Amino acid sequence: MRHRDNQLWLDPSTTNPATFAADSSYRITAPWVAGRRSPVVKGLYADPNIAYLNGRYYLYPTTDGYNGWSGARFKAFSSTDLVNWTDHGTILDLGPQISWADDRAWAPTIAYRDNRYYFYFSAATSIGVATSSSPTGPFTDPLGRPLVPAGFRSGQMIDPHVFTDTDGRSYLYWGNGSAYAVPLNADMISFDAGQVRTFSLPNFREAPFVFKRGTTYYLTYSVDDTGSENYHVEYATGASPYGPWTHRGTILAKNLSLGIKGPAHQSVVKAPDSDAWYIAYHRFAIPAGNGTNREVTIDPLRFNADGTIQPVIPTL
Ligand code: FUB
Repeated sequence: MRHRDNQLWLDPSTTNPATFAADSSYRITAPWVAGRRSPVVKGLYADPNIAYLNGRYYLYPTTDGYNGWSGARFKAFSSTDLVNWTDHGTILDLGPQISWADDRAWAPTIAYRDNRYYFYFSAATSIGVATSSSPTGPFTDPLGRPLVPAGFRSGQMIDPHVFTDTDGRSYLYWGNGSAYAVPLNADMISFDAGQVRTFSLPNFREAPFVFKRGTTYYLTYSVDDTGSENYHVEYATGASPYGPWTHRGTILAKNLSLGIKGPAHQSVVKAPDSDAWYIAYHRFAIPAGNGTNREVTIDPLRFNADGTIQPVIPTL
């Protein structure tokens, strides 16, 4: 039984529909519990990228629930209060819209410059970019090829994030196995390969996400395997978008007493005109989720007086 977008259907690759129809012992119950605050968007989603754009919060996740993470479409959601989310539907569909990849649509991120939105995404273990005049698309591919092709450097070329510094310069971070960063050119769709840097970060697996608070740069990243309940978030701090990075430890990990497993692939947003920060992340769907059946939630991100991040309390 597969489920997504409030729809249920039989997967014929694992279940014979005739057998299912003949067996009255099956009982369907809603997998999402009424009254619970999370997941913030119903359904199976992962790798949420949260951003505040043009007066609204936006969530750009991976659409989950496929064997081998083989999904092909990206959706967007928006909210004014981080609680009530509007589903904007599919904003990019690899099949018809991207000539060089048809599957493994993972871990997108968004950036804004000069009245255009730039949507960076993983597809077939390369990184692409698509642009639009709206944060909800329609997005189109200006390159017709990956921005960062598979094999460009060691590891998978996945999990992009674009951080724009207070001086207006934008940097692309990405990586699985190794963490990379490069300044984007002003067109946001090209970079000088000679300027790519790699970072040595303890336990780094994937999902680098950078933000800046005051004069401190924070590089958060995911550790272990997304299919493991031990998948978690660690971070480092530095004095520039390139560090050098000081490892600060774990800020988010499983809480088995609440049934929370594998909470990571994080992104961070600041509420406007405040010092209130939030972390979006996925976990195994509750109940019965796993590394390809994940759901998205958001919790506060709090800081100590010395600028270090307090452990995130994962909530339901
Ligand atoms: O969702 C597919 C992959 O799983 C992402 O690219 C990784 O970060 C992991 O969450």
